[in-house]
Amino acid sequence: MDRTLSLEFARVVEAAALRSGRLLGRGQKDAADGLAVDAMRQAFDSVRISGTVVIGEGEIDEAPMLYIGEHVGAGGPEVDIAVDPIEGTNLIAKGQNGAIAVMAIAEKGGLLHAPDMYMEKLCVGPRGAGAIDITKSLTENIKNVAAKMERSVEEITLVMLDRERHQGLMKEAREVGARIMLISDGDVNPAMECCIEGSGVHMVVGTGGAPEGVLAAAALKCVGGDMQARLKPETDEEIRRCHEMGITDVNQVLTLDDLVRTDDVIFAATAITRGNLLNPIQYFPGGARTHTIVMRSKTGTVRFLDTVHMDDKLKSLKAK
Ligand code: VTB
Ligand code: MG
Ligand code: MG
Repeated sequence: MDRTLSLEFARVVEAAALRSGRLLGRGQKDAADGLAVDAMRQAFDSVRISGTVVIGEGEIDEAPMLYIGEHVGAGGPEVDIAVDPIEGTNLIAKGQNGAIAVMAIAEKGGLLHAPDMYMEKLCVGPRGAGAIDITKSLTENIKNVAAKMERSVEEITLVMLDRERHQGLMKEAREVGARIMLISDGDVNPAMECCIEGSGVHMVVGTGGAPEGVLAAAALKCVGGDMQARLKPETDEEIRRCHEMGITDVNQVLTLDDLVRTDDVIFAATAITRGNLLNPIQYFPGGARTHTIVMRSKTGTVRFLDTVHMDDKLKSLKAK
């Protein structure tokens, strides 16, 4: 993938964030999602790729746009694309922190085609890489990551979704003495935050969406972070889908290289609401300012784009 595509992908996530961020706190999660999908889809039209959506808004019969299998882009190198135009629609609807517009692009076949089911995840940044083992207890993992990062366990901050199913993990993490941030939604954002030293986020643990797991893996892959995961099919249909993907043993541990099977991946995200790494969108009369991260695995380059968008100028350009 051409490195200049990075900037094009930044524009795509910016567009999704900018359009949907207007609905902050308005209680309209579906409307916000619709705006983001629309904006992202439109932004792809001018990007010189032949992209196939492998992780998107749903199957062809349930999503009008950015459905799995949809082709996007203006033509160019063949790539696979994973998108989540809004990761955390509830967060936008309620005006809460942690909502992002996010996507990952990889060479064809590079991303696990994770169906919409649950996935158990364990993520760490580059300094904790090699110290995780999802088959071990969380207690052991926290201790091993702390040792690898040359920190005390009390200096490890982990993030998990605030869910009943995580009571056991919460108890373990509290007993071992780690710091915990419980979030109501959006587990890609903290995985992305693990990638960057200074974000204050060191681990992400627990069960969330499998599609989100692949997006998280793409981010971690870019910087040399680490992740292990296990699919959690709950119905026969979901088990069948695992088999279809070539996963015969559903308890199989998926490593970072199973989730992202290429060294050529780009990850891009724009914050809609505030995160530990990215500033929220700020709207002002006549425009807005966005904060975006773009990471590229080939070089390990991480770019932060702090961008001012002038609506009036853009509108008059389009009218010409
Ligand atoms: C998970 C998580 C996502 O939705 O999919 C969650 O990975 C849904 O989990 O980041 P529940 O079924 O427990 O509500 C998100 O939080 C947002 O898409
Ligand atoms: Mg979404
Ligand atoms: Mg999501």
